Amino acid sequence: MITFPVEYNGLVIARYSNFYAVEGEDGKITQCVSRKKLSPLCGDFATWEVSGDGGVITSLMPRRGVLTRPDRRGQPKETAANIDQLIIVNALPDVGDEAENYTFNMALTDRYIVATELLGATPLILLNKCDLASAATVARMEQAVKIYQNIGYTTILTSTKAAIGIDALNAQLRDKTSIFVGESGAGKSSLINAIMPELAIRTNEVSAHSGLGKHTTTTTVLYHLTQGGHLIDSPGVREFGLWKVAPEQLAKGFKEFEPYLGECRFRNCSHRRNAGCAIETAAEAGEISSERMASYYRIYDDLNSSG
Ligand SMILES: Nc1nc2c(ncn2[C@@H]2O[C@H](COP(=O)(O)OP(=O)(O)OP(=O)(O)O)[C@@H](O)[C@H]2O)c(=O)[nH]1
Ligand SMILES: [Mg+2]
Ligand SMILES: [Zn+2]
Repeated sequence: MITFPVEYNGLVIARYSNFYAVEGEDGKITQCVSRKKLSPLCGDFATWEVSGDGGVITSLMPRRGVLTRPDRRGQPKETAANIDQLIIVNALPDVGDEAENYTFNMALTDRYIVATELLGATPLILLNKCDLASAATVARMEQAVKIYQNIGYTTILTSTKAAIGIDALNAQLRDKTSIFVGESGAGKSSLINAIMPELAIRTNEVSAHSGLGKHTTTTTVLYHLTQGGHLIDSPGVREFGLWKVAPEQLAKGFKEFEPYLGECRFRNCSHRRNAGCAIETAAEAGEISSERMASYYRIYDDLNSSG
């Protein structure tokens, strides 16, 4: 008689160096290693077999998509699989911190949006720590994110300290797998705690006087929402280069360009001082915002200069 190894289905909910936390259909979490050829990610559906005290991941199910972003050394790293929504967290400045000159990190936000669109996921843009900023700064930032609302994206003003916007955020989470991304210290883990206080994830409570963001979250971890859906916390990044994005692909990451793609006179149009460019014409007519156009050129140049 042949005995086949028993295989179980599981969801990869975290990675700790060479180990993976795999949650079974019964909710039990098993510490697994992985077969060499596989690279499991948080959010992956896997099969695993019992091995010693833990398990070994034997296969991964097809992914809907993988979010790739830079690690601490700036190298591209696959972060999570099967994401429906990227929650891009920007922190508003403290009243004292040169708040008048503050503009939220549009370069980082737009790179995340491109990555989201190319992944086939949806971005959700948060302006967090609104309790810290002056009324004038809040008003100015609400004006600034109108660009995104006009494209059809949702933006929410939030504060974990003053419990502002948390219900509105909650309403966007149901039945989706969402990953929180953004700079270190922006409040990603705090927002997840505000949604699910029972988790009590560690957040950064230091650096008030140094003013320097310190990385608090070091591992990408998936949590289940009681009302259905999952939240993934991830470590903060300083910059977000878009690896593996061909310059021709970039325009597809700008959703408002969509009606005009394919309408340019030249097939390989770079949408920059090109005769008969439908996108430039739309921008001149005010149908595409000049800020987003500038953002497109900035990212395009970065992609070309980094080879
Ligand atoms: N005033 C105020 N402080 C906040 C708010 N949200 C988060 N903070 C504080 O900001 C600091 C950083 O928050 P974290 O949640 O650790 O930030 P993070 O984005 O998870 O950071 P990394 O894990 O390093 O990427 C902590 O001291 C939080 O208490 C907010 O809405 N208002
Ligand atoms: Mg964190
Ligand atoms: Zn063009």
